[in-house]
Amino acid sequence: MAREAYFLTTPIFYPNGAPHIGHAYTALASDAIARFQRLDGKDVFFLTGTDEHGQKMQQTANAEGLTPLALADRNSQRFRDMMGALDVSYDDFIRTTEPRHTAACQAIWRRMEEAGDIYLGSYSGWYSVRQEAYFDESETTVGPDGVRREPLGSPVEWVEEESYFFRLSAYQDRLLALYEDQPDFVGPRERRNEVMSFVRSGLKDLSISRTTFDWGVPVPGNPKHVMYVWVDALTNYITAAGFPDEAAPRWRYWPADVHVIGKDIVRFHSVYWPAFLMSAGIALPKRVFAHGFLFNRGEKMSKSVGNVVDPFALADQYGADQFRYFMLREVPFGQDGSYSHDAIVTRINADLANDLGNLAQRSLSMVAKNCEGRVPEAGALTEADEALLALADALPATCRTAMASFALHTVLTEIWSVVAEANRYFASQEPWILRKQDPARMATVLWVTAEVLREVGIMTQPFIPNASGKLLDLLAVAPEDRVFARVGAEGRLAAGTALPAPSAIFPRYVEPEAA
Ligand code: ME8
Repeated sequence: MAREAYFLTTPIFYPNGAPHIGHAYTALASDAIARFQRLDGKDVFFLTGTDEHGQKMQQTANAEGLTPLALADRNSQRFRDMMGALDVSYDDFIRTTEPRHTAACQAIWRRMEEAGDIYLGSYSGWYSVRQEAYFDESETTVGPDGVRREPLGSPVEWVEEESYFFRLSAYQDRLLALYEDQPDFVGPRERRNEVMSFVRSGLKDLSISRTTFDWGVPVPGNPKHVMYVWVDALTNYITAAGFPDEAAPRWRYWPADVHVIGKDIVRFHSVYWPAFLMSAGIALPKRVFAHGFLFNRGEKMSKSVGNVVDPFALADQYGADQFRYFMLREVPFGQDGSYSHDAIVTRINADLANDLGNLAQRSLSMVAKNCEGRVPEAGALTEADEALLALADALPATCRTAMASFALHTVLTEIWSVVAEANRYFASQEPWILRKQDPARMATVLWVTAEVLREVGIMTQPFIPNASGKLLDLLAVAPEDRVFARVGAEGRLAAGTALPAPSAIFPRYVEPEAA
């Protein structure tokens, strides 16, 4: 039977600078979703990449004395490297400067034109180069320095140019019907409410081309114009699926199951993008899910404050798994969150080193010493044994439910509640005392503990792939058995299986000065 397709995307990032922790957060959360769905048996296509056109890229390149493409080449590679450093298992990395993408942009443009939704006009307004967007005068304010700025603080300038427009105003009712008919099209709920009130307040036609610079995809039939960077950027999602070749093998993945984005770009993904697709007669993505913003000890990150954190340094300092675990456990996915060194260390030492690492270490060393390094033989199971196994067996179902609303933190809470229960079980069964008094019962307790560790090891793979892999190695679980379908009675550890010598899966974090 063909496996169910699952297509998820990250935003394509601007490579006008190095990746920062915000980009890392989106990428590793998306990766956890992609890995989860693969382990749950889906045929996953996980897309990420870089958004390389636009005035901002051109200006940054000029300032650095580079061509825009040279700047994009250099920084796009850094994004790819970051994905590697954080174990982000993408299937395709798209760059908007690739020929396949130019073709897709021109094809969707022509379709929107054929639908009668594109016309030539002229545009004037307050434009922010940094946001690559026009703002209403009412949205801008003039600061004490005399500079007019948009709500997020970047300067705006008055721009007047001939421009193509997209008839967005014609899509208001269809968009509102979409949000009504598919209440989870935009999530979480706060974002949906914002989008609906924005659309209800009335949509103006959208300026979708520029003539003041040329670093972009040429408008078909009028190369004096380049496409507005957001038409170009959003189209990446269908380029990667093979558009306009609807016979392409990857077209089976479209429509995307979810576009994972940050809350700063909700409007582009849940208003403009579905309108473009409706116009072009292309199926809409199933969901758009916006996560919150990260703050450094509660402060907004900015280059001028000097608190922009380098994801490579974090992965180096704490370990990629540890950093991934922290970000996904600490911050409820969808809400804003904060991180700090102390919070990261507390999580690593409490949840990973103590709760999971120690339990594995203690129980598996007992197996090594007292059971000839083989999976012990379980005798009759007690109520306590059955109760713990039942909790662990239920994990795929409970985690799937949490994942259905992208509650990544809840998935982790569910798994760690089983880890906590396993610790309580191990402490109350006292296998180290049973060793002398009742070795057969000790073997049963060790088997139950190892079996629960197997199930936990499978379920934690989306979040901490390396440590989970190591744990499953210690339990001699075959690669093909490391899937959710093997959690439960079907996959039980077989008594007598030889196990490798136990070793620590999570070292405690020790401050360098104290080491
Ligand atoms: O917007 N906290 O690219 P971009 C959490 N190219 N996430 C953050 C963050 C923070 N402080 N800062 C950034 C673009 N992000 C466009 C996208 S898509 C068709 C085009 C994350 O490089 C978050 O996912 O500015 C946000 O949406 C994205 O980076 C913006 O990346």
